[in-house]
Amino acid sequence: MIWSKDETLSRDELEKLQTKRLKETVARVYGAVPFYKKRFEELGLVPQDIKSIHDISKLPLTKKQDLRDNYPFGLFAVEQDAVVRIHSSSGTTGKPTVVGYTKSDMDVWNEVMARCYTMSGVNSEDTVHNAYGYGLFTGGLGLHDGAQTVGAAVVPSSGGFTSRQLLLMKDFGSTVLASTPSFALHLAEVALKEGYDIKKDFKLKCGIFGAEPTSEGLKEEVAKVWGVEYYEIYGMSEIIGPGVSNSCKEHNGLHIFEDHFYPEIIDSKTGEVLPYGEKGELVITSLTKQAFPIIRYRTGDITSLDQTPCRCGRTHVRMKSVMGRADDMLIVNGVNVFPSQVEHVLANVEEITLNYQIIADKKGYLDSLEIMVEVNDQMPMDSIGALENLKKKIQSELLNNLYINAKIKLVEPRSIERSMGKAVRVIDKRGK
Ligand code: DLL
Repeated sequence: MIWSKDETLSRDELEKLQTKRLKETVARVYGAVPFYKKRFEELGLVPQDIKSIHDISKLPLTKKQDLRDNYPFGLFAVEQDAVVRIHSSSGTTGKPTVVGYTKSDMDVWNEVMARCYTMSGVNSEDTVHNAYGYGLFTGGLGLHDGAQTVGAAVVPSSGGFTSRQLLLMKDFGSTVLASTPSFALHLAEVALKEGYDIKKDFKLKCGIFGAEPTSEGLKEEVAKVWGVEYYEIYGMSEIIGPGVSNSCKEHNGLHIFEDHFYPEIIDSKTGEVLPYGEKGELVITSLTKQAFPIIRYRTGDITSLDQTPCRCGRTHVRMKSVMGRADDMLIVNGVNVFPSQVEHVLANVEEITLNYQIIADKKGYLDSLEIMVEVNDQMPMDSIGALENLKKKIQSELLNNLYINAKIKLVEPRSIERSMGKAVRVIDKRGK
């Protein structure tokens, strides 16, 4: 089933709608947000210069730093009394970024989330166990409201309290798990430790996983251990929250809801727009948002777009799963390291689990890279020979596949601290 007919518009109809909505958005930000007016003026642009969606590349790019510089409400385009919800990033570095919603923005959010659930085969007969964090993070409330929109029962469990979550999932007969992939794996690990029989005790049919870069290997592991169909959801608070895109039953990419969010791919060094199929940084323009419209936002996420028809019947362009962040790519002794690629290599090594941390540091003038990996329960920790061989194996896999030279530290099962939200995969000690 497809939630909205707008997901199946012909390319022609879609472009007309996008053009109309882009013009409205440009006029709105020009009139109401001094930051955008100034940017437009610097480029000698007025709203009338935007005649079609194809003129979008004339518009200036917006960066995360612009949000921080205008903290908290400088980029809002409505008066405070029209705002009904405020969210904020966790702000691991610098000031947090703040986003706001009007009533109609909330309707759009619920609508796109309903599309995601429907795409994942979820309907009013389902019970959604929602283990995304509730609070300033958009994951919890976004997945919550969307589940209600499709009429599903939602269990707002949020993160943490793993044992209790398992108990509720079992006793309430939840059919859908909504969580980060790393937390899904953690839940399974604890379930096995506590003696649950996963296939018998739980009724899960699918999972809606997202919010963090995830290798194919980890996805397969989550699907296998829970015996569920793995659906992927993507989004970010600056655009709306979760619900920018979602994978359909064809599992060939994530449909971006182009009638609300216009995607482009740019070369992150030059800003040049790249054609469909090429890999680069995803840039998104909101086409319908009122409180916090955003023009050509540099998401920092590396992906590519595919406009070929999808068998599911939706016409919206598909993005590949995020391959990494333009800005958290590690450069170690001149070699680009994408954490998700490291994870992919680790996923093919049998004797370890996918709980790991990549630690970048400096030794004299040179960078050093250490990868701390948990071995699995079958690995004899007292056999020095076996551990040495395993280290060498992982090292040569990393060297052969990614050309990176890393020191491997093998640690006991369950010894790396678990995160209840997004997993901490990279620790970069260099600038400190
Ligand atoms: O993570 C929104 C979200 C919540 C998405 C729940 C999916 C599920 P932020 O905290 O603003 O919002 O973080 C946004 O997370 O730019 C990506 O780098 C990353 N991200 C989100 N979804 C995925 C995904 C939410 N499916 C940032 N794959 C984004 C890889 C993802 N990375």
